[in-house]
Amino acid sequence: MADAPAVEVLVDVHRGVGRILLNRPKALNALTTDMIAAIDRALAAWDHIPLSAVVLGSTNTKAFCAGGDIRTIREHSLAGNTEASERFFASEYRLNARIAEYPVPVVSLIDGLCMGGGLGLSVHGPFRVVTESAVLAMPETGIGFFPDVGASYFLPRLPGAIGMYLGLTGHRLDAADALYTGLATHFVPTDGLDAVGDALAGNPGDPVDVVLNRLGGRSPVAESGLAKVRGEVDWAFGAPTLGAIEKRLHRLDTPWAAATLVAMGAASPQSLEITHALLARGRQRTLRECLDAELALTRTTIRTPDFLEGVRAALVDKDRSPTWRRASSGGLMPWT
Ligand code: QUE
Repeated sequence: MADAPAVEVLVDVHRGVGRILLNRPKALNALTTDMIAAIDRALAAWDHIPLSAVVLGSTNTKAFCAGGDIRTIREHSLAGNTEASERFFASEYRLNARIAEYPVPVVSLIDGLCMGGGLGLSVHGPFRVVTESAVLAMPETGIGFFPDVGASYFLPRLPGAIGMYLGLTGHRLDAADALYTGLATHFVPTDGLDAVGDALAGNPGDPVDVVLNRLGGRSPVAESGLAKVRGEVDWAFGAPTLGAIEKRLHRLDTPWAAATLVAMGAASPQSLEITHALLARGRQRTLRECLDAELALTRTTIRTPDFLEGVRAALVDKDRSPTWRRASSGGLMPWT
């Protein structure tokens, strides 16, 4: 008999604390439709019982969650089965909204990689704990996609122009950067993570913030690199158009500006246009409106050559050398 498939989401309740652990280590916990359904079912089942907190984490230290299972999304697109992808994105964004509106505090434990869909699971909840090995990013412009999972809501609400910078470039944040931007709320060292659930269970009357501070406090591991270039970030990425941002980066002529131009030069031009327009509009939208706009955008984006090529280069052939279709013109793409 074949082995039973591994359970990719482990769920339990212990002493009044709900626990959801992602358990697809070989894919760095990249989210499938089934995993999203399992998380959603657990949260729905707990909606009416008096839990003191829900802890969301991973069974492995390499990754909290690398994003959505976009390799499968690409395969669906190639097979003409985009309905399956629509169901995936619709269920993922519904889950993002449920986490934002959840009556019990959701505490995400971000140890290792957290990209795209991993941020969608964590940032909409009130508590995001990072460890010394946390790496956070919204890298979608590098695969011909765009920052989704409510990124058009949460990125424009980061300080200054940091959100536009992160969304366009996919820049990776360490723990100190994540705390500096507000994407993370607390720091707990990796070897203290196992104690979080017990500490919350053992002190149900204490505010979650107080319990998390006792376990490590906000003390970051080092100074934030992002803080040091904040002036440059705000000036360059505060420009009103993509072209103006690039012009300002050239004018800056600093090591940071040069590296940033390289990152944007490697991204899909189509993705940069979509992302700039989406994030600019997201400032005035509610989370629900942002998720609806993103869902509409997925329908067109996942059929585009840049998305198929971007996922191919990053995750299928792993040559990291995508050949993009150039942006057809300046100005807005018809689908934004
Ligand atoms: C952009 C992304 C993703 C990405 C890389 C990007 C993403 C994602 C993965 C990923 C990584 C490792 C795996 C896997 C998927 O990488 O969403 O199955 O083993 O899931 O540049 O959006």
